[in-house]
Amino acid sequence: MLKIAVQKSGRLYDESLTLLKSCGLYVDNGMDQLKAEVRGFPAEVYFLRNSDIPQYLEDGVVDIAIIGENVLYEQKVGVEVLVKLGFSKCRLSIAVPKNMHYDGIESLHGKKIATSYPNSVQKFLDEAGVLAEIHIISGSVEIAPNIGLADAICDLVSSGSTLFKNGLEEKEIILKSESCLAANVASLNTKRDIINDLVFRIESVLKARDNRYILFNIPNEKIAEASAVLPVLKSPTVLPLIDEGWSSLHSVINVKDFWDVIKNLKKIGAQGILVVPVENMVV
Ligand code: PRT
Repeated sequence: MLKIAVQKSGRLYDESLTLLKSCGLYVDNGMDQLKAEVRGFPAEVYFLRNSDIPQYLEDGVVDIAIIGENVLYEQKVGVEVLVKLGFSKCRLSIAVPKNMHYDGIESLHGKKIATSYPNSVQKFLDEAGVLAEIHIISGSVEIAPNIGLADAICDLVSSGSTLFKNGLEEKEIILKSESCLAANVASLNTKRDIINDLVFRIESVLKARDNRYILFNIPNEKIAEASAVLPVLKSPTVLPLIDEGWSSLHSVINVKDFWDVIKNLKKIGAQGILVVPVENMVV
């Protein structure tokens, strides 16, 4: 039985459960439950506070967890990151009031920085050789300069609107973070097969999100030309159509190439172009 930790409520909760479901793990969770059974996979899910997860993971109370990289970095735990999951992307940044003279990191020398991430900030300042005072606060960090509690702050930023609303400007990025699947080191040995199975499922779901299945009809004499405009892993599948002299081409393309591919296919006379999302991709 694999013990999986997921944030109890908050920014990671919905996408964590959606991802598990896409991987065939159906979590039977009721309101305020600490632990839930999983259908479709030999696992149970523990709903924990985000900030508590790294320690539970390092201690082996759970085998794996879905967690933000920033929390692992801050708590310096000995766990292994297996896969980056691509959601809850953010930056851990230092910001200062718009009217503060800022000439680079040295400007923070002798200043007071409010944050909930003291270890990450300290490491950053040490590496830069800057001496500053760190003031630990657990929430609403952004208001600290406005109420005279600190000269600067260090907090997570995603859209940047919270900084903007509080008259702050992002000056230094300490870390870029996203959600990840992390594992207890001992569990990687004792539960290797089941962890590998889950990682395989997650990777195939993530790969599928970036890809689209494409199919279209093309005159036979244009098959080579059409194949050449498809930036794909393997040659496309070619199926004959009842209409003489025509074939149907099927392939998988990355979303980043999508519009270029469509434009080029139209140029060479492709018809009936259909593009379908891919749910799972095993290549
Ligand atoms: O209570 P518990 O310990 O479970 O949770 P928590 O308070 O740590 O969690 P939560 O749900 O706030 O955040 C969970 C994780 O989401 C974080 O550890 C990050 O990995 C990730 N994440 C991604 C963020 C943000 N983006 C984010 N923008 N976490 C917090 N914020 C906050 C930030 O602190 C600031 O107050 O959003 C505000 C800034 O957002 P923008 O969009 O205005 O820039």
